[in-house]
Amino acid sequence: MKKILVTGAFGQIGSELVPALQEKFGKDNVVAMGHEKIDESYDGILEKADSRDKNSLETIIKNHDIGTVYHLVSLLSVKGETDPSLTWDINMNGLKTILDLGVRFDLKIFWPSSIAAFGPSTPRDNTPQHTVLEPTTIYGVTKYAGEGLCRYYNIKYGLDVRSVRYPGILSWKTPPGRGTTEYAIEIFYEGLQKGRYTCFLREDTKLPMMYVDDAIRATIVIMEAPLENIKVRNSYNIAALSFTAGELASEVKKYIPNLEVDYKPDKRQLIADSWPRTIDDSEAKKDWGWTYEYDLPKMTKVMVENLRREFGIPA
Ligand code: AKB
Repeated sequence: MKKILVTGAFGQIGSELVPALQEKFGKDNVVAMGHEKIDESYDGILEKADSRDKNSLETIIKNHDIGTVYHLVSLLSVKGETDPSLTWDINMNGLKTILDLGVRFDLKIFWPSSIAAFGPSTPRDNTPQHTVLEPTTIYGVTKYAGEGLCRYYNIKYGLDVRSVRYPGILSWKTPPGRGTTEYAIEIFYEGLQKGRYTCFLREDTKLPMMYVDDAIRATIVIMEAPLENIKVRNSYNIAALSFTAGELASEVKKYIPNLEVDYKPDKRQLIADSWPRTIDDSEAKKDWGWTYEYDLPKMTKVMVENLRREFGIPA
């Protein structure tokens, strides 16, 4: 088979997608590409390159006979606001480089969009698949523009590029990153290690979320769906859980009864308030059979059990 390339292989999604692809297709068929963040102990084919560097990418694609790319590199919402130009450069020029190479080498491509593509003028409850997209963060602008670019390359060049709008992703393997939904990971890290957590969002802030195993399954299932089933070429809405910060804290307290949580909303609250509360994912369900497995209690249990083991904290 032609090999699979994963860019951003050591980020939140990549760290879990790469082992899942290795398991499914064999270690020799998966190439993990990182740039600044690389796990030197990684067991598999490793490449170090900047996803904006067309020549390096071309060499990697040719040398490894790549047929599929999961292009995951992206700066998230909070980090994005600290340097909008860099965010545009990495998120958009990286994507365009991959799409151009996709046309040239007839690649099949996965690219993640996000609920950040929506904005305050989008209906926030049961957000439709096709709706107003007026994001107010540079990260969201790159996701919105990226969706348009993917759709354009499909129409213009027939490129098979597929995408989902990830909600906030919860995972225990990588520490919380520079995103707005990352409070939902921080509460586990700080709750278990310090017994207290100050949340940067209001207690009643409700956002769409998903346990990482469901996100990985969505990513692999959409890529395996028959071509004719993929009807949405900008990006599919997918949904699993929607909970408030307070509801998550109550669930975590079932495992850490003495946990103290307080709420000190900062500028990240504005970002959260511009995003949907719940998502309508009926088109993903209909077109390629999307379903989720992890509800709030199941996700909380897995997060606590794994992090307790990681931190050496007895139950
Ligand atoms: C973020 O919070 O920036 C991301 C996202 C929702 O895409 N997790």
